[in-house]
Amino acid sequence: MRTWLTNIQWCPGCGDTLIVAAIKKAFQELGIESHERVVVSGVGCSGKASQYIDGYAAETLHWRTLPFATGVKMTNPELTVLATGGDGDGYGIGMGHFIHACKRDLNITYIVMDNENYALTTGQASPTTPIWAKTKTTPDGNTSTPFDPVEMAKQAWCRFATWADSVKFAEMKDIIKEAIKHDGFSLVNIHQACPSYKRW
Ligand SMILES: Cc1ncc(C[n+]2csc(CCOP(=O)(O)OP(=O)(O)O)c2C)c(N)n1
Ligand code: SF4
Ligand SMILES: [Mg+2]
Repeated sequence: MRTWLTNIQWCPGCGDTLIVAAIKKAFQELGIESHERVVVSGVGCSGKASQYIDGYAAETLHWRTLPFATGVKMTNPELTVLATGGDGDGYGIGMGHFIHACKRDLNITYIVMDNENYALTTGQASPTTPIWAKTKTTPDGNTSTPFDPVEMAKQAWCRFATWADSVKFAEMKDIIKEAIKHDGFSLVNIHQACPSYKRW
């Protein structure tokens, strides 16, 4: 039998699969049907998320996830808008957009699939890579302190910013539901197991 899992192109054991399953379950439990929602994603392994969730979807450019989602929400306020992206997409090249999305406080749910590296481009250090972690670009260990995205969001007046973990499925799904229900911009930064490149 073919299911959405049949089409998955992520590595075996990738936490992104669990995150997408949790988003789908959250929509189902909230009774938000496919014609009532849009999933906007960036570029990266995480960018594929929008391909695996039925309903309106857009895979945009690396770093332009939140501007695209903002445009969708402003022109279609009745739609539930959920944006997904990676830690590099949101907190590296896209950091400016992230801070302004927090401040603007439009009703958008932002799910960051945080594997602490640039996985699609084969494992470079990202803004959330832990200090001393060895990556392709930090072979002797990362010397820069990682951002705390949840704290940064709160500093930018985001009223709903929290953590989740892809291996705690039920908790992650419930947090995503609360974020979707929140009337304003919400951030769920999800620790994601990337067995191919995250070795810390
Ligand atoms: C403007 C631009 N710069 C660089 C790239 C190359 N690029 C593609 S994905 C990526 C990093 C992805 O990392 P992240 O956002 O953390 O997603 P992940 O693959 O880890 O899910 C980069 C640098 C690009 N596609 N576009
Ligand atoms: S490289 Fe990492 S994030 Fe990308 S699909 Fe594989 S396990 Fe998932
Ligand atoms: Mg990443």
